[in-house]
Amino acid sequence: MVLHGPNLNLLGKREPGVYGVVTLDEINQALEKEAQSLGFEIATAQSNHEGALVDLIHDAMGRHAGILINPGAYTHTSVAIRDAIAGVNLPAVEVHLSNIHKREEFRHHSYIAPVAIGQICGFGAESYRLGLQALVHYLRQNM
Ligand code: CA2
Repeated sequence: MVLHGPNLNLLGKREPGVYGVVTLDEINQALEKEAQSLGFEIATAQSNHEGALVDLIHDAMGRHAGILINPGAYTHTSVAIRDAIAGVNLPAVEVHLSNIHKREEFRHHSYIAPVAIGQICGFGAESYRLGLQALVHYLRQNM
């Protein structure tokens, strides 16, 4: 299950200098292709709402083998998303387009990182592909 958090629907349409020119649809299409080549199927979803993301994480239980998530700004604020990931007990990989560790101080802390199997950030849209590869690698070792 691939989840995108708040404002990521604007990708490629606003602030290309910060977040690049690739749109969310293009990222999802590239992930679908990558998943296919790895022998997996993915579902993708985006929401600007914290509770909706929590519901999507709960819905993944029993339907998906793992979660690839860019929680957007909720990375730095959401105990609810962290608890949802911990609660469903599915392996999750946290990804970010930007390198959150070299940006403003408030972006350095992630509530999600301690419940994720790992975090990939700073590679633009490529972070998602690397994150999917990492998740599939983990699933192959642990399924
Ligand atoms: O680097 C990332 O992927 C982030 O998750 C992006 C979030 C930010 O709050 C995190 O600290 C790091 C922001 C996403 C905003 O996306 C936009 C895209 C185009 C125009 C405006 C916002």
